[in-house]
Amino acid sequence: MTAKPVPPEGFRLLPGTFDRDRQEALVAQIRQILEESPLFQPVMPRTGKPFSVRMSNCGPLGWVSDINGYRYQPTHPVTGRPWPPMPQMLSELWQTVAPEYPPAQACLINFYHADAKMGLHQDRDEETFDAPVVSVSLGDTATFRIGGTTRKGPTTSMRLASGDVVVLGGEARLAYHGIDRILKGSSTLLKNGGRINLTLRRVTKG
Ligand code: MD3
Ligand code: FE
Repeated sequence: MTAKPVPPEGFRLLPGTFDRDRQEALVAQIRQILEESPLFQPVMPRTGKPFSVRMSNCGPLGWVSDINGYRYQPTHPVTGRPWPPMPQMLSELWQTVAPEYPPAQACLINFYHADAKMGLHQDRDEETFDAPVVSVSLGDTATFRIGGTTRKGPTTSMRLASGDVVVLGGEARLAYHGIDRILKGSSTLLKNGGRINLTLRRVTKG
């Protein structure tokens, strides 16, 4: 009898996918997006407790969390404007790592200051889990934890550095995961430090 592997089937870490020049170009594009669509402070449904991570989105749909729940919507929760288009570098990444699926519909932008973290959770607010989630890390290195599809059971930790891409398909798509900590000062990419994580997603069926 053999235990399930951690990380689960369908987990792919692609270290150094973006070189320094392309990381800088991507950060410049994200900064432009954040001028149009500023970081907002999500809060937990019901309790209203603020996340330590601030967020924005680009692409046709964006993920938001407020007192009423988690959902995808086409507009920014504060400005009411549509999310800006997804940068071409990100649609090209999706095309490269998930060629059998239609284009990504949402790109969630997570910003971590040095003390921010994200508790263990599953991503299941999408209508479909067929397509993978694709993550891009920029700036300070994070300690990332991933387990299986139930909250109990073994987890494994690894570092995600600037320029790394993670593809979460198959069984890994519904794996519990989180960010334990940010390694302050580990990257010079962001002039004020911290970490940006971009996650590309399919949201609707078809
Ligand atoms: C495993 N983001 O946005 S990225 C999230 O670094 C999220 O900001 C973390 O968890 C971050 O939901 C982790 C790696 C990642 C992203 C999505 C996943 C791992 C995942 C979805 C399913 C399983
Ligand atoms: Fe997640």
